[in-house]
This record gives sequence, structure tokens and C-alpha cells, in this order.
Amino acid sequence: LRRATDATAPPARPAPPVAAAQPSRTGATVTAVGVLLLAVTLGIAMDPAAAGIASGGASVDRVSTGHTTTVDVVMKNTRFSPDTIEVPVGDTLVINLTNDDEMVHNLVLATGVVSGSVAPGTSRQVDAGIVGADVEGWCSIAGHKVLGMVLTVVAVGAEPQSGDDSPAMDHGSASAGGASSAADDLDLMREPDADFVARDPALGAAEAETVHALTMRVEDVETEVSPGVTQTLWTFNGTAPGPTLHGKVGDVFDITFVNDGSIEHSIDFHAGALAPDRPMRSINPGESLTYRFTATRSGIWLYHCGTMPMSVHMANGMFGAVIIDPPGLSAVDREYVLVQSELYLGAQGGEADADKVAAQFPDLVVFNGIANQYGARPLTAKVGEKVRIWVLDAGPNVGSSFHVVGGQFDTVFTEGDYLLRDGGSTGTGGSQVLDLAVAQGGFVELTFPEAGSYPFVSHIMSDAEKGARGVVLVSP
Ligand SMILES: [Cu+2]
Repeated sequence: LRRATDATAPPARPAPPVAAAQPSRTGATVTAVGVLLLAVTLGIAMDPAAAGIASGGASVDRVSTGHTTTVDVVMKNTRFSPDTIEVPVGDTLVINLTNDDEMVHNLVLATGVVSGSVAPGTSRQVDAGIVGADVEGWCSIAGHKVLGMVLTVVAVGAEPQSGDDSPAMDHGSASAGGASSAADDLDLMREPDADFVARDPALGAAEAETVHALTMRVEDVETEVSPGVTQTLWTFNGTAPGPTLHGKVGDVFDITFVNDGSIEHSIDFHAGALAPDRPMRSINPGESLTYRFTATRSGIWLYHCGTMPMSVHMANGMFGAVIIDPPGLSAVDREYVLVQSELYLGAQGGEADADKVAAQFPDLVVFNGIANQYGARPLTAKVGEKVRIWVLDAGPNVGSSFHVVGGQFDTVFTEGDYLLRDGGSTGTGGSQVLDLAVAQGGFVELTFPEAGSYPFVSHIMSDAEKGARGVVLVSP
């Protein structure tokens, strides 16, 4: 190791003078190269990660000045302040990190140094090691980098870097940390394992009670979203979509919202009209709030997390449906509910890739959270039965054009009223697609004329090919 260091280390040089108001420099000036090399060698032996070896060794050839630059950095409004730190090359950088925000943050440096979570109102000291080159840092909580929570460490007096491939300036995505995406493992033709159980698409009857008291608990759950592809989703009550709530006009929903996740979250029920200030506020892990609303209007309503960036929170699983039956809803033989959403895959087992979300480039478009699940585990019906399918488009970014191949809808209810009921005024009207913008919902009714396999899709065909399809298996 010493030989290698001798061969590659540039000659020690005094750090250039830097006019910097904030950093304070401490420590004795080291002049003896032998002592310096010994210090570097010992440092690497004691803490390889601090020397940058674990992150690819971009700065192994740095030479310590023996000085320490200490900088105070405040995290507030999803920003680092200051967001640029100038450090003489060769100095050890120590960052006193204070979180003055109301949500959890952290600092990740491209060298592999991580602060760990910093709770609101707390501080933490981060030893960034010896700075040999410019280093990018960011908050790795999903979406915060996209919101601009980026920190740049400038190594003053460093040699210009060659090429764009330096790990010290990795511009990889915040959530994936520049790692490969689980999208590389996608195989939309792959069948699920034999023991795979699809989410039950059946909608049960609305509960008789008029006050629905329930707990909605945020939990981080690793979920297989397509065969062989898992993501750690932020869920309401363990699944994405969260539970489907079902009631009647006038019912009260008395919700206890509990955040057992790892970052702050919130909940927003479109099914109730109220001032959002208090019930929709974001709460930190370990906190809870009460959210009580009366469902005065019928339809299928979205609920979702409303914490910034909402796109990422929703893309990572935080959505679900509230169904309020319209008065006079006709009886049917079978009733299903399908919630369409998108997935923007981060690393295997990781969280949504915030950059893909911002670019609106989904890897998967799915019904009830899992790609193609009802291809392998079809919905069922019998010839001549009346079937109602509720559909909600949760997004966060892609609408739906819900269609049943080989089927025709004689009834369509969308966004609060019947677009078509029992064939309309002529009795012969039919509909081929339920057309939903993001956050819209409705239902269709149809009767299957003969036995067979009737695929259902979003007729936005590229989305069907990304997983927004299934089958209704109709038996005699
Ligand atoms: Cu959230």
C-alpha cells in the first residue's frame, strides 16, 4: 500500500490561501512527507470508507494537509444552506449538519459518506474525510434531490478532473444512488410464481354502519410489483393501493392516520369537503392525527399522500379509493374495483426513482398495484351476468382509457353522474371506453354474451403493454 501511494501520490504542497468567511481551519501544518504518508496509511487502515476506497477510490491519491475545515450547514425548506462549500484540497472536511426543517433529512456524499437520518430540530456531525476533488452531495430521501436539495463541495486548488466518469461527481438519481434500476430485471411476459395471490378485485357491499372508524397506518413494505421485481413501497395499511373504503352518501369516516413510515407523510381524502389545513397536514414518523369527514357526494374518490413531492409519494404507493354508492344504484351480479397507477422503478428493493417520476417516464402501469396480475389470476363472471367494474385513476401522471376487449358497456357512471344508463334514451346506446384523467373515477356495467377470455386494458396501448391489462374469464 505504501509503495502504491509513493508511486501515485502527487507531491505534497501547501494548501492555497482561501478567502472563506465560513470555514474555520484548525490543526498543525504537516511538513514531513514521511509523517504525512504514515498518517494516510494509518487512516486508510483504520477507516477505508473515509478514504473513499469503498466508493470507488476516486480520491485515494489525495494528500492530506493535516488541516480540518469545519462548516455549519443548515437544512431548511428542502435546501442546504450554504449549498456550496469551498474546501482547500487535502483538508479534512467536517460538516456540522443542523435540520431546521419540519421533516427528516440526510446528507449523502458521492464519495459514499452518509450522515444517517437527521430528525427535525437536531444536529449531527459528519466527517466527510479528506477532500481530494469536487464532491456532490444530496438528501437521499425520495424526491428531495429533485426538489433541489443538493450540496456541492468544491476542492479549491484541486487538479482539473479528467472526463465525466469520476465517481466523485456521480450524477446518479437520488433514490437509486446511481445504481442499476430494477427495470433491468423486468420481464412482462413472465408468469408469477404458483403461490402468487393477486389482490382481491371484488368489491364487497358497503357496511351497514353510518360511521366508519378506522386506522390508516403508513408502513414501508417491500412488494413484488412484477415477477422478480420488488420495491419498498410506502403504503397505507400495508398495500398499494391502500384499502378500499366503501359507504353511502351521508356516512361519516372517522380516520386515525398514523405514520409508522420512515419519513413524513399525510393523507388527503377527496371524498370529503373540508378545510385541508389541519387534517391534511404532514406528520413525522411516530405521530398520528385524526381526520373526520362526511361523504356527502357519491362516486369513486381518490385518497393519497399530499406530502411534497406528492408525485413521488404517490408513485411509491400512497393512494387508494373511497367508494360512495350513488342512491338508487342497481343490483348487479358481480362488482369489481380496479385502481390504475404507475411505477417508476428505482433499484431492486428500493424506492421510486424520483428522476423518472419528474420525467413522467413510468416503467409500469398497473391495476391494483401489480403488473399484469389479473392476466394470471383473472376476474371471473358467467354468461349473462351483470358485472360492474369501478375504475379509479390514481396516477400520479397517466390517465386511463378503460376498455374490455369484446365487451360493450351499457352503463357508464363517471365523475358523479351517469354518462349512459341502460343504453341511454334510445335503449341502444353503448360505450367502449371509460375515459379518466388522473384522479378521476367511475364505473361501467356490462354483460358478457358468451364464454371466453375477455382482456381488459387501458386502451392507451403503450400503458397496456407496460402492465395495465388483465382478463375477465367468462364461463358458461
Ligand atoms: Cu407520503
